[in-house]
Amino acid sequence: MGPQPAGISREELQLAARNHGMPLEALRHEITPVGLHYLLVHYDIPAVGEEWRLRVDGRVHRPLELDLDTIRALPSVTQPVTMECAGNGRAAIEPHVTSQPWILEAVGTGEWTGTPLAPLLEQAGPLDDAVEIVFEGLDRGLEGGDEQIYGRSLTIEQAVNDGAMLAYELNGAPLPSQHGYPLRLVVPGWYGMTNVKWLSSITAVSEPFAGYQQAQSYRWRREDHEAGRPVTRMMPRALMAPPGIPEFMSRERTVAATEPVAVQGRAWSGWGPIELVEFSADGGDSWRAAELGDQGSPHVWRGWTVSWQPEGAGRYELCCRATDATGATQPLHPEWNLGGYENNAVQRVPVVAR
Ligand SMILES: Nc1nc2c(c(=O)[nH]1)N[C@H]1C(S)=C(S)[C@@H](COP(=O)(O)O)O[C@H]1N2
Ligand SMILES: [Mo]
Repeated sequence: MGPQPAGISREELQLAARNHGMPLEALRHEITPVGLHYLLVHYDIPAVGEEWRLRVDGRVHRPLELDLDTIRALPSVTQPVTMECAGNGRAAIEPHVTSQPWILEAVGTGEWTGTPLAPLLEQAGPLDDAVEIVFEGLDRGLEGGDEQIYGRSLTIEQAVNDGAMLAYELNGAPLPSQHGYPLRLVVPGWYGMTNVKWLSSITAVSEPFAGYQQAQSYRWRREDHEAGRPVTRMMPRALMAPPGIPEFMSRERTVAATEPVAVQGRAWSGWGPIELVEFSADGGDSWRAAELGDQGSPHVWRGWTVSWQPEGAGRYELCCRATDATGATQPLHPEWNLGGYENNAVQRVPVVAR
């Protein structure tokens, strides 16, 4: 196997059984079928009653309360957005970080339909002292000793300028309950935690939001007492659909040694379009450029392909890595941090050619 998630605990198994990844063969789809999109729910999927309304209030001139029909009647946009959990790759980080033990599959691309956030904020009119917008869901739980509602914030600048939308459809159908019915925030390019599901309130505040998911979680730091830096946009990553056929238990791949293998994958970054994807068949010692498909919108993954001819029967380690328009690329090895975030080390796929 590739990097081994060592010593997964009963608690991690509980999380893993609730929160599924996207099987990597689904990289063949530009838009991930709904049931194959990864899923992450911190607490329970909340019950949503008929009385659901979205409140937009706090430090605003004109508080709003909107039902779903009213939101659906606002100007709408539909856009494909690649979304990845900030903990994707966590299982390969050493020493082990205990949390949702993603290997590499916490990603998917949905076609989201909703209404842009900026005009709605403008309608409410943040007061001069408003510095952030807080987004809260209906779900509640305890985490790190804090009883809380799942909540995240954006600065006003981010809320207005980062293309955020309030989505009520995924792939042309109402949001499934596990993905946030009736309404969720979608901020293209940002890691998953930003995209608050079961959205019930949008609140302008005059002090930076100190909620658990903002101030404790989702910070890149090495020590508990450090403030660290906030985890924000997705780091560049390329993934391949593992070629050939898997062995049931190990999932090791087998391909024919005699024919070229068509390797296919997708690559994305929250910091800019993908400009280069490289492929290696020798564990990252030598690389060559893959062929790139079109880059659709800057926030949707870009397809890539490589034709790989094994040099005879034997064992190989296939790798891929992406470089985005800022020149940022992927490291060969993970960098440890307390929460196990942003591990975008290159994917390694052991393959037997025979
Ligand atoms: N209200 C609420 N929103 C949430 C979460 C949550 O637990 N509660 N999980 C977040 C995290 S960590 C991720 S990665 C994404 C996952 O979205 P998905 O399940 O639709 O793929 O939702 C985010 N939004
Ligand atoms: Mo996440």
